[in-house]
Amino acid sequence: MTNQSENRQQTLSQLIKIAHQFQPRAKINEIKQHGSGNINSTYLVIAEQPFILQRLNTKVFCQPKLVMDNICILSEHVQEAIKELNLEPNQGWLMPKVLLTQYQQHHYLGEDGSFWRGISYVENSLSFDTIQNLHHAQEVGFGLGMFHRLLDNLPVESLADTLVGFHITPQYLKQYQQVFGESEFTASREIQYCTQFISDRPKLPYVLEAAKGSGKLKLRIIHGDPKINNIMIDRSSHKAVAMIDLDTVKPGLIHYDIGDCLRSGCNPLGEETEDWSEVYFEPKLAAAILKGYLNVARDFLTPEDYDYIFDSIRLLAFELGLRFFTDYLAGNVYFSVSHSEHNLARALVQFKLTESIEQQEVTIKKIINSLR
Ligand code: GN1
Ligand code: MG
Repeated sequence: MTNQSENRQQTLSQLIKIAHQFQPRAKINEIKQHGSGNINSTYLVIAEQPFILQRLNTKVFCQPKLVMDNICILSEHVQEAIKELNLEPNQGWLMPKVLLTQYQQHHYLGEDGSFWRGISYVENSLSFDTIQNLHHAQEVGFGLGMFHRLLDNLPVESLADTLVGFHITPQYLKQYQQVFGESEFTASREIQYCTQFISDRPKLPYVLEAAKGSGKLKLRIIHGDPKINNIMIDRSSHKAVAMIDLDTVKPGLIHYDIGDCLRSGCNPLGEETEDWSEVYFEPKLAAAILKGYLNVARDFLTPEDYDYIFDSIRLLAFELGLRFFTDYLAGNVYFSVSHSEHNLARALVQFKLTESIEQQEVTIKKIINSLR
């Protein structure tokens, strides 16, 4: 994958040197690229105590120290909250730990100014890019619900806003309009489909921000990026045991999370499929994810929260399509891509998914109402 802002490859010896900042005496057997993130560079360091080494994309996260402060505050809160919940041993839940450097820093600055961190590896666990079965779907929902529950009493002021405008769809729309106005693309059939798709839905971008503005939905601490491959599943128990990728943990609406988790989990072809015309939203998976979510989240949801679940699913799929399409028009400056049309293909997937959500509105709303 390449990204114009992150195209410097580290050599193995550089990586080993950086990894030693977090585990000075470790005998490192191997360091390999890990996961399928679109923003940061992620490596798995294989040593006696394996850990995740990440280089933060500081073009996206321009206040990386604040990102790490947030994760440390969150981590401390969650460790305490887990103890208070008194979970049964087979219901284990864990919080990945931030590794400190030998100078007790939560990050390491490379000689070239690159920003690195070490995070403990959730052992004996797996994550998937698409839902494997209904049990997996329910566990994904449970994982997000557990995360929200553990953070429910962390005051929103405790964490900084490290990514201003994140999930504020009206702002993405403005950016799109600006980039589109300046771009010189000859409108292919796909580009026309995308521009038409956006202009056909003039009210949609405002739905959650309006509910927030009128006080119907309240700010809470959210994960920000709960796509299914960020929910770790234990290899033996097949239960969700942790949520990873905590850069976007900050104040927001839990609906950003609910919508993002469902747009990611209920798309059986996955967000990277080339077969965009075949993409659909599977309501059976939505029912299972929501059931798992509500098993833990029911106590802290208000009637208004339920009222906006459908809108959040539709909006978050649309929003990601809008973000991918804008980045395509802007020349692929935000999301890593492996070819120049990659972000256009991704946008088409999300718009197709939005269309399928819209076509099944009655069915999806029935599912939500039956779980109230
Ligand atoms: C980005 O880098 P990754 O894959 O964790 C993006 C998310 C998108 C996701 C789509 C900070 O997450 O918002 O939903 O790609 N993260 C940021 O795959 O923009
Ligand atoms: Mg992420």
